[in-house]
Amino acid sequence: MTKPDILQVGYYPEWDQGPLDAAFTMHKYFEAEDKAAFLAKVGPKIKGIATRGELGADKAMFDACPNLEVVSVYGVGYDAVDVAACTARGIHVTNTPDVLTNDVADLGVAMMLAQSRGMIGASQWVRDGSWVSKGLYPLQSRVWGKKVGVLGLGRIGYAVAKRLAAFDMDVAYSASSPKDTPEDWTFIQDATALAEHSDFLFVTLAASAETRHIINADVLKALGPNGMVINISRAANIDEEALLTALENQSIAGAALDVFEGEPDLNPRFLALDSVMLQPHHGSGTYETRKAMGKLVHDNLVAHFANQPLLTKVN
Ligand code: 8YV
Repeated sequence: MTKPDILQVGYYPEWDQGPLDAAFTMHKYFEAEDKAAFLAKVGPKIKGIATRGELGADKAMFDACPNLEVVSVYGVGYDAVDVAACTARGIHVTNTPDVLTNDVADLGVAMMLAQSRGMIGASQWVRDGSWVSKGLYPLQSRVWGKKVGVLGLGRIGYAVAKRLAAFDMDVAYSASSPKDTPEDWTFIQDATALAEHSDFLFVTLAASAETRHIINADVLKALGPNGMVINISRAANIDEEALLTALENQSIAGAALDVFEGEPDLNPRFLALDSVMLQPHHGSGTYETRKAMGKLVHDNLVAHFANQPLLTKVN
């Protein structure tokens, strides 16, 4: 039996690549020097696209692949795939929810703790001999007992809130409507009101046109000079210019960010700020989770071409 032809948008680790190569004929778009020529050549035989959350799939690919049936995304976020365009063309889209929830939440909480307690600077203090030459490390801010606002109480937001409640933090959240939560979690729908209420503001919203720049200058002003914003979702949820200005003016205390506009390149103004913890978009970056994500990418494609129900469908 001939293997279905799949356009592979980005790199996968070998433990994912092996099973994909065994089941499909993979065409490595990311290795092609002339992308347009590559698409023109392989496009007509492509039946599926395998991509990553942050890479997505664009209109040029859909146009070049008239026989495309399915797009399998390695990531829970599918904002980089035009799902409406796929649906209109009868193309299925799948993602990798659930398997990454706890790791993304863990990283977000770790970022908040590390930044609040100055752990990166403290490590440097030990390494560079400052402990010996200068003495005690400057005091930092407490986390427990403070107010945290979780903007977007989906799967990841809920996992973050659960962890923070266990840190004895006072949890508030926003969502389109109140959710079934422990009694002492407060529902505050409006982003500015949530920020005003919070010492720490977690951004855990799935990105869409509606959520673009939901964290803007007004929300940051409401968060205030003792507030910290933590983003483990997508850069587009924050107006980065407004965030940089707020950090530079110290009108907020700090930020912990796993995602950036134009990543992996980032605005060099971030690099000059000690008040920001910078992470390379690796919320889901553990062996265990990435293996589970890769398996879902593979299994969704296999299910599709075997005419079986998709495991984790988006549309
Ligand atoms: C990336 C993510 O897909 O799940 C998401 O939405 O952004 C991530 O898990 C990851 O960086 C793999 O490329």
